Amino acid sequence: MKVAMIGYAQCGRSTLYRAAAGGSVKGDFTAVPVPDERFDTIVQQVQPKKQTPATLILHDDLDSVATGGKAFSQKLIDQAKKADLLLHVVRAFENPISPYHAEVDPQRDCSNLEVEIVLSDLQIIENRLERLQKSTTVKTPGSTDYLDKVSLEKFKAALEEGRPIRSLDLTEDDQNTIKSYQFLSAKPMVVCFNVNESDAGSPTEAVKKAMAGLAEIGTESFVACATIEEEIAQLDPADQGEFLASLGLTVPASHLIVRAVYDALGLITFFTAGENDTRAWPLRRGSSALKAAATIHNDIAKGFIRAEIVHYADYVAAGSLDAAYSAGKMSLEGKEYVIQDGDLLHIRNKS
Ligand SMILES: Nc1nc2c(ncn2[C@@H]2O[C@H](COP(=O)(O)OP(=O)(O)OP(=O)(O)O)[C@@H](O)[C@H]2O)c(=O)[nH]1
Ligand SMILES: [Mg+2]
Repeated sequence: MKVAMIGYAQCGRSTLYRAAAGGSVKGDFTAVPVPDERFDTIVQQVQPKKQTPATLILHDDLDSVATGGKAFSQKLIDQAKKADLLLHVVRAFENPISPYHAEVDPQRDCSNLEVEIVLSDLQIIENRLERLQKSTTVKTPGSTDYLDKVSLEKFKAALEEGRPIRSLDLTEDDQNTIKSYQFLSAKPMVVCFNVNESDAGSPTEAVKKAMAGLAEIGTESFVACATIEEEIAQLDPADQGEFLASLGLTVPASHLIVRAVYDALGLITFFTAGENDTRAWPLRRGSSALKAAATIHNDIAKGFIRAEIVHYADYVAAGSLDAAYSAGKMSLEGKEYVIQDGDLLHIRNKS
């Protein structure tokens, strides 16, 4: 899953990015491991040669991208279009040199950024609708152009009222149209309020109000102080807990990011407990065994025969995968089986 970091100039994106990356970064993308005690339990029991936790891929445009008071440059729009989710970092710390809106106002930044996204989508739609007027098939019900036009007009009406596409009830045809244009306002968004060091454990009223506003429209948000998080990330893992607790915090920002993204995208985790490589994989809730197989490798999906499934609770109760199999806790499932959170999978396949 790809997460694009967005936000106004000097909001602390890159500081948070470095913190999430564990202190050092090599480029614009970094993998953030998903913390999971179940994975740790499996690794301890299987003792594989290699262990690979589930990860989220975080993107930050390390060149300063914000221009003319805008959060988005064309380059950032192009990157954000490729992401599954947008992580909006909102400055809620004092920064007198901030080139844009020196005064802290998280609610203003949230709504201004949404306006930018809405206008960017609107422009794409207006251009496309204009070109569709010349299409010879646009009046033929069922044609791609016809279906496109129906969806685009629906989106346009909402965007003109300032409502993002993600807030609409979407048909399957709408979803297909979104897939081909990658509208930013259709992407799920998570907001991180980046606060002063002194507010890390207890956010200000302005931040609380902005969070409540977002909760009302179903947008996940959380609070972090990126500069503190960067310091924490550089500590020895054994010392991190104590430092967090001294600030009134429980988990580092990387966990908060992962948690919010998992919730917003409706993700679950499944496991493959191989002796060579034991892995955890993120997957959308409701996905089939075939989709899980494709997540592992396309060839495995192509050669799919059956999925051997052990639920995590049965695995833990049995103490090992072998014991779970012996106790009859493995079920053989077909392509349509809906993967449960924590399932241990082995795909029987022809490849
Ligand atoms: N006090 C405080 N300062 C912060 C915090 N986060 C970032 N800063 C400072 O804000 C400035 C900008 O931080 P960056 O992480 O570079 O912000 P950015 O959004 O990546 O900036 P651009 O990419 O240049 O737009 C730096 O001087 C940071 O040290 C924070 O949580 N608290
Ligand atoms: Mg930056």
